[in-house]
Amino acid sequence: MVRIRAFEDAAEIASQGGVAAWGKEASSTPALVRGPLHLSTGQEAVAAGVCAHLTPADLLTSTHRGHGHTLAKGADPARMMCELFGRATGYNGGKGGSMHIADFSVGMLGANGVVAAGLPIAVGAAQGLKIRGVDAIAVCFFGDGAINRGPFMEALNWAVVYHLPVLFVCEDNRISATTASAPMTAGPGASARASAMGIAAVQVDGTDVRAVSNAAEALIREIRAGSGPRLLHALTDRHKGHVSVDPGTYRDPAAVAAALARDVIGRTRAQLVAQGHAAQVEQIEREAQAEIDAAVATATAAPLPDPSAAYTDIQNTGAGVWA
Ligand SMILES: Cc1ncc(C[n+]2csc(CCOP(=O)(O)OP(=O)(O)O)c2C)c(N)n1
Repeated sequence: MVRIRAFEDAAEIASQGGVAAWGKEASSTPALVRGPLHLSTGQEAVAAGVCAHLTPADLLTSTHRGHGHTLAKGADPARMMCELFGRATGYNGGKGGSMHIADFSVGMLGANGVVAAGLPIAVGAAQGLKIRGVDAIAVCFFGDGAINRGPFMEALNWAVVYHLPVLFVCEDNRISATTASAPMTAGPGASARASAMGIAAVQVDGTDVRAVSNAAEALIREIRAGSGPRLLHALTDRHKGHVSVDPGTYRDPAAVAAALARDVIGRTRAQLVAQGHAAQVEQIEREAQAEIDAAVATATAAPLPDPSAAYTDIQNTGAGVWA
């Protein structure tokens, strides 16, 4: 969790002034990260608590808010930072940015800028694992806003019909971009919809990393034993705006203050210190910060893509001829 927090704090600083939005001007000199970032600050327990029970053979799909998932699945923070900085040494050669990072070598199939798009991809990945007889599962993170898009229903239905080894993880921060989710959501949400389709679902306090870990471990054990799909519904908090430049002025200040007060990293730290683990906690924090400082230094020094790279890794659909 502290690696994720350190990574996103550093990326946020590097992005400041990188984009004009929400009444802010872009800085006259380009920022190191030239676009908005969707930060998962406050939601780290869900990524860490779930991914702690996965192996590199397990497959993962993520969202537009995917840095935490990607790090927790084992991706390299330096290559991720290079991608955010638009450098040739990034995961996508510097051409994809935050919402396109993938690392197949650790089973991370990709962040995704299209809300709910990761759900059917995870189900397809799970079907591939089943057909090939691979002893692994697929996991899919998505937000509470995603459950109001069709792919959510299609993905859950297909996973049940084909009895697939997939864990759906709803990160329910109760907000979708700038809009509260409850007034635009029928019924009680992700776990209720899963149950209605015959998928056993567990709701958990997503700001309690032990609770997330225990629930995820049990569900993943069931899936590995052949149960078919399961759903974890984690109630969590987005501390910051929808994107890094968004001050979130539309939010209730009391609700934000309450979310900050129950911050998983602060609470877990206090518990561990009280249990006599202060030295280990400080060591973990130092190591995480040093790793992220090194990632920023690597990305800052890395080369930009050659202009010719604009014409590589692109799809020719054969339809680009205009009379
Ligand atoms: C299909 C689609 N519709 C709209 C958007 C614009 N959009 C980006 S993020 C977002 C909110 C998503 O909310 P949620 O799924 O709860 O995820 P969160 O941002 O809370 O992590 C929206 C509407 C999009 N990217 N894709």
